[in-house]
Amino acid sequence: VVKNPILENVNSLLRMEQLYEAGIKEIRTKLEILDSEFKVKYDHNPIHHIESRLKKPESIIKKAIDKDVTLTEKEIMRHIHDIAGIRVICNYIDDVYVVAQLLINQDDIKLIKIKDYIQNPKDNGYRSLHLVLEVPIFLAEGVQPIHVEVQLRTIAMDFWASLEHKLKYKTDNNVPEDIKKELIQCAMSISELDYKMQSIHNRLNNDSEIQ
Ligand code: 0O2
Repeated sequence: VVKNPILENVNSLLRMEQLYEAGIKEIRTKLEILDSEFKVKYDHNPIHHIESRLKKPESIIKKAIDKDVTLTEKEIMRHIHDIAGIRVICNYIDDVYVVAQLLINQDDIKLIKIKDYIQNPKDNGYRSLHLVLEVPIFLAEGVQPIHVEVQLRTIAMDFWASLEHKLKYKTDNNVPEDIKKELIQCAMSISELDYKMQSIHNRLNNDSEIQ
């Protein structure tokens, strides 16, 4: 049988796509279950909404080349952690940490990497909690562990990150200095706002303090 490298690559891509889609579904379901449990128990939804995406093949290859990763399925799966990406937009800062911890604590989840840009914001003002999780996918041929990147942030942090991302894209990563400074100030105001909203929310939950 003559092997066709193009067909082999296509097959490999389809296989990866199917696996990472499954990873997204697994984590999304876990998040939805936690959110509905909180609604029933505490009358509070920690998650505002969830977004997910699969990285495009051209972006995966570009990242692999940038990181000096050999262009094989095995090496790409081992070293590129954000092929499957989930963004969890929470209502309050405490929700971010509660949801993250409950996910990490689950028996079938392994924490590969954690980056806390809320405790340690990036110089440009970016804030979010990033996790790389390993989740097992049960296939007919056996178990395949895969990596899923989960970004958790509040609505306010997401508001900031969306604008900053658009600006970077529009200016080809050359955001003018004055706008950069304004963005840092916005990030600080948003951070303050997040803590104030958290405090009001906590007080609302404590009836005696309000009455
Ligand atoms: P996209 O288009 O969102 O996928 P990695 O480069 O992922 O192997 P690293 O350096 O640990 O490893 O990544 P990190 O710091 O965890 O950040 C990865 C992702 O976080 C980015 O993915 C962005 O989605 C988001 N992010 C990080 N820094 C910023 C920032 O300053 N502004 C905004 N708006 N988002 C940020 P990609 O692949 O860059 O882009």
